Amino acid sequence: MNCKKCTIKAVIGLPRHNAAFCKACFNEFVLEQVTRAIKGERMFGRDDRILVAVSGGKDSLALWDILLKLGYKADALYVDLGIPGYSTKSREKAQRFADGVARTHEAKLLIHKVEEEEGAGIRELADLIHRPTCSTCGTIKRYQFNRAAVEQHYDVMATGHNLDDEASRLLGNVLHWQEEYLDKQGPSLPASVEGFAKKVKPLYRLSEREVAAYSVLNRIDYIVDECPMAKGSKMLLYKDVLNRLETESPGTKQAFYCGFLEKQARAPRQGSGQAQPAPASMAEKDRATLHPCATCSQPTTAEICSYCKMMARAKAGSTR
Ligand code: Q46
Ligand code: ZN
Repeated sequence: MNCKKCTIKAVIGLPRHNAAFCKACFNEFVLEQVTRAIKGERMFGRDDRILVAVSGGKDSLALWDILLKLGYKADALYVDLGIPGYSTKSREKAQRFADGVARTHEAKLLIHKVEEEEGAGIRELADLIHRPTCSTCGTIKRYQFNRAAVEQHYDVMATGHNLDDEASRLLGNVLHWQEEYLDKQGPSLPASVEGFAKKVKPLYRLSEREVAAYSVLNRIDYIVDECPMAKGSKMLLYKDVLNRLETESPGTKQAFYCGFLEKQARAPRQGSGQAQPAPASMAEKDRATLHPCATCSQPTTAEICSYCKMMARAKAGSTR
């Protein structure tokens, strides 16, 4: 198998593109795909300050690496969830990348420790409020990343979600007809209101296998183990199903997700034929109902934001 571009021996075959590449041409391919995503979705420009959400895993570290190679100003934030064993290991991987590649680009790593800020790790907090660990984790990570991005004046927050992540999430949303989530599923979500950072996913054109190959070929030292809490998650099942379809019919994931994005972009407004007044956009509706949380000042539609409510419940639980 030879490289499609330069004809030397290939190191990776990409059935969905009917191609194979050597290391140099594969790296070029990866950088091109990310550039297309950034430009096509108008994610950010050369002067914008980007905050990358890193977990120590292959996707987020590869994203940080690619953005720095492309010449963007990208710092990163790691949220330490306090999961025994896993958090220490994954934080070390993020720190090692920050001390090596990132430092040569003068990029820095910020670290937030949930245990230090809230007095308990994610598992204890979830037990105290009787909620599943992953949903507690989701609320905490969203809050911490948004707060850091806004308070430290980053223009945009970038996450390492790849094509497999997005296609499996889409499959889950379609299977349960979660239309409100479908509306919000895209690779670039604008900062709808003051106090909410813009969120982008520059790896959405690359599969998990391609991102893993990029990380290995470029000697990025990442944590291979999944978070122990992910075991048995529906997303892993959806990924597995999509991988089986992909093996039988290369290009299925891309056709599924990118087809959805095209349809979403072309979707007519509700009603037909006649010109109708545009319905109030999400941003307009949000703006009308949002105000600062009485506890932390982050925007919320209630008096107290969901993060602060959660933390108050955890504190009440721990004193019982
Ligand atoms: S980190 Fe958090 Fe994931 Fe671990 S606790 Fe669940 S949500 S599985 S992406
Ligand atoms: Zn709050």
